[in-house]
Amino acid sequence: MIIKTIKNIPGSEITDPLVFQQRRTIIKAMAAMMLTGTSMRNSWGDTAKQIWSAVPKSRFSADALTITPADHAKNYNNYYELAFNKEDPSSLAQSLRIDPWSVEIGGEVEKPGTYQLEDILRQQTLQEYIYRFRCVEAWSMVVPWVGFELGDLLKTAKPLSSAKFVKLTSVQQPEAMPKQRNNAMLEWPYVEGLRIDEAMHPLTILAVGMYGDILPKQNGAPLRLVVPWKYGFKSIKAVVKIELLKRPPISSWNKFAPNEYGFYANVNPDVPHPRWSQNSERPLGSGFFTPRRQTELFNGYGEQVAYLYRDMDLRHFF
Ligand SMILES: Nc1nc2c(c(=O)[nH]1)N[C@H]1C(S)=C(S)[C@@H](COP(=O)(O)O)O[C@H]1N2
Ligand SMILES: [Mo]
Repeated sequence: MIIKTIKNIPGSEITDPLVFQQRRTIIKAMAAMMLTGTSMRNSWGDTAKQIWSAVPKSRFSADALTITPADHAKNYNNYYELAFNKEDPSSLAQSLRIDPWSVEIGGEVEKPGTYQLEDILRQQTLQEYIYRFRCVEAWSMVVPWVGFELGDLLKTAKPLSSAKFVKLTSVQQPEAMPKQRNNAMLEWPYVEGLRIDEAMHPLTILAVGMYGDILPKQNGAPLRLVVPWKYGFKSIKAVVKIELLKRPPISSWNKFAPNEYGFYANVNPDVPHPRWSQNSERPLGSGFFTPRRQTELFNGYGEQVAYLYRDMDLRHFF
């Protein structure tokens, strides 16, 4: 297995003056809150909305994509801690508690620690990432996420050379999560993982918003992973813990049905799910007569990510 380092990735200097302006806005807003003793709790919504709606576009945002109507992305969800259907998470998620929120970063790093979300955001550059998103169930959407590179956050913890994988863990809130409370289906908490080079890839983001607004709870607020070239189940919601590991973590779906959901889960039209074809997909919000979309290898991001899998048999490592 070839582990590429961040050096292989084209330079990611951001020159857009909006980025600096936005960072200043965040810092000023945070400073004001701290001075007046206002907690994030009270002013999060307003401040975030103001900033989130004005973030510059990442260089990976594809302008040619037709964005999925927000109503569809916000009301057709997979959130198994809450429900096994797509319709209920949007209402059930409203009782999740997401403020205050902290993220623990540990494992093979020089500087482990637990960080408040606002402290993380203060250090990161938010951008808009318009990405295709493909669920393993063969529906898809195009979402304008607001977020920052996972790699940028990992670098602040100074990964050791022994860090080969990244494990991400979702929140446990059995009081607000019916399926977690009943120990139904998956082993909770929800866990996902990436190889370190996948985690450091600039396409891999942690999202805190979508459609120019803060992330709805049902979509994984306040902080969720988005890996656009992999099936949606890799994009873990409500992240509370990030661990850098020597060995691959066992992810929730992989553990539940290892023959159906691989660790890699790269979108691949030529590798069918044991029970259905992955050849095409139904774009959310498309009409009954709209033709299905042909699914693309790596969900159309091959130019950016194919090198990560150069020497791998994608049928074996599905
Ligand atoms: N914690 C958690 N994260 C999760 C899931 C989940 O059930 N729990 N479902 C995954 C799946 S299968 C998909 S397709 C996407 C759905 O994200 P969306 O509801 O924002 O469209 O979230 C992923 N992340
Ligand atoms: Mo999914």
